[in-house]
Amino acid sequence: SESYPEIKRDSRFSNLTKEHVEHFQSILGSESAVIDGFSKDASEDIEPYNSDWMRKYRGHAKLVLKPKTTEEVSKILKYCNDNMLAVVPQGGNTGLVGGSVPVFDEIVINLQRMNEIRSFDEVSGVLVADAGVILEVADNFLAEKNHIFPLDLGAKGSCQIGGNVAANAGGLRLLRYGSLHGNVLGIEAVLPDGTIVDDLSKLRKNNTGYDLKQLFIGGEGTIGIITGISILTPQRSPAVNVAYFGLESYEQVQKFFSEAKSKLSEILSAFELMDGRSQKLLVKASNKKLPLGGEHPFYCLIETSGSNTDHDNEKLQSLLEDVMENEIVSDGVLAQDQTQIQELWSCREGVPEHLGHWGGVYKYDVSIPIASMYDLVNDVRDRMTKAGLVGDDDSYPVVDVVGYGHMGDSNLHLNVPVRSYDKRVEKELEPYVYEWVQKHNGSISAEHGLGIAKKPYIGYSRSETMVKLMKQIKELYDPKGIMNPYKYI
Ligand code: FAD
Ligand code: 2HG
Ligand code: ZN
Repeated sequence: SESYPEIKRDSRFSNLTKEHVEHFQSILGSESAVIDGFSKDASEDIEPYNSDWMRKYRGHAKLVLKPKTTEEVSKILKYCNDNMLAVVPQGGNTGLVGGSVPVFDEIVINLQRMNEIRSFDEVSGVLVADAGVILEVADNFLAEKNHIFPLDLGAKGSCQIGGNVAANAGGLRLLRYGSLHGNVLGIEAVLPDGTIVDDLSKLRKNNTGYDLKQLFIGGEGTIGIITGISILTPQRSPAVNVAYFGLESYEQVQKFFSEAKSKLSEILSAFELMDGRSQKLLVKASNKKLPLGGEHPFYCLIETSGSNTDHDNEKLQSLLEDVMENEIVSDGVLAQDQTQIQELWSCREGVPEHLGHWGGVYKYDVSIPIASMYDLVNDVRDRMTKAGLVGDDDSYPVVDVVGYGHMGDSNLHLNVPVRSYDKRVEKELEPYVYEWVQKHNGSISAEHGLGIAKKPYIGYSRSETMVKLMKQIKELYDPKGIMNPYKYI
């Protein structure tokens, strides 16, 4: 786990006492609602709440609180604010920038017990639910109503919809359904002083002044705790197709993307890119067999979702003929049933998990104009090779340099799996990657946010004026600075 010698605990924050803990117990009652790291007979191990999904960031909270209602969140925050106790909001703890765990001894406020669906309107498709509902649970509920959650991602079995909104997660279908900034219609949130912001609008249109809920979307828990969301969910498509292709160059990948858009148009619901190296490592780590024989430098997964099977098949066939005839793709397979659909998706969704197999991964989640997107992976690999840091045997820290991601959104995931975290590797990567992205007019965080991992680098993607405006907002909403301190801003 990494430590931050450059960050000091803010001495304005109080140290947690027995009296504080007793007060929280009096608010929350139920035993399962408080994990008290002071007492030896704590109901649950506190460590999982202190360390992140990658096991890269580790905090030292002595207390985890699990409120069940918005009123309880309000009472907790008001007390924390009055007593200068710093807090970290936590959802499913699947975030990839160290934002969901404490840095020092901040109190963890975990939303897992706020897990009720509040309402669903079958005509408009508007879902209102508690922030702690697991994404997959929400989507399964919607499936029964022939609707779909407009966000999907590999962590769906653990992440929470409130965490998704706080992170403004992008995921696998953003190209079709757009970002949460458009789909989230309303938010219920609690400010640090305990004020409940009741803005659970179910309206698609509402031009009455500033759209303040947008600040919570992607706010990463720095201005308040989201307790409920209202979201527009589209109709679920009865006809879904998934196909997986091998391609010989990034030029071909770009051509394929253009062709897919023009031939499939409104039914295209995902266009994902995996380089050959990411697929090779997936095979090594999982013993899985790839759907295509031979080796290709690039692979693409596409998904279509439409309302009429024949119509969609016709469109897909026309795309396949076109890209085979013109040698844009060299091989491909179309899933024939639900099991095969899952199987093809696992070649994409399984990548982040399996790249962790060797010990650790340096992750960069970047937006880059599409033409130069993959150049970053090649340049970083060259750099690692020149530095003598990458190789097949255990004497090299770096296993390989790979790229994959959401081609449809121009969002690359540059991953550098390592046998152990190593300062020499870090020195080659940073600030090099950030400078590279800035030079190519990209963003250093496309969808994962800044958290603690990317906090020092915000200047590569935002001007001083923008950062100053963000600080003013932070000060306005959280004047005492108790909300997710040391992160983001
Ligand atoms: P957490 O990790 O618990 O928290 C994330 C941030 O939000 C933290 O800063 C936390 O303080 C804050 N927060 C959490 N809940 C609240 C709340 N109720 N109110 C206020 N603040 C809160 N991301 C993508 O964008 N696209 C992907 O495709 C994608 N795929 C992933 C695949 C895997 C296997 C994994 C492990 C992660 C992936 N992620 C992806 C990262 C992504 O950000 C998270 O999975 C998800 O959005 C976080 O939800 P969570 O409930 O786990 O939030
Ligand atoms: C994905 O798209 C996630 O799979 C994770 O955003 C990316 O781990 C990563 O770098
Ligand atoms: Zn992603």
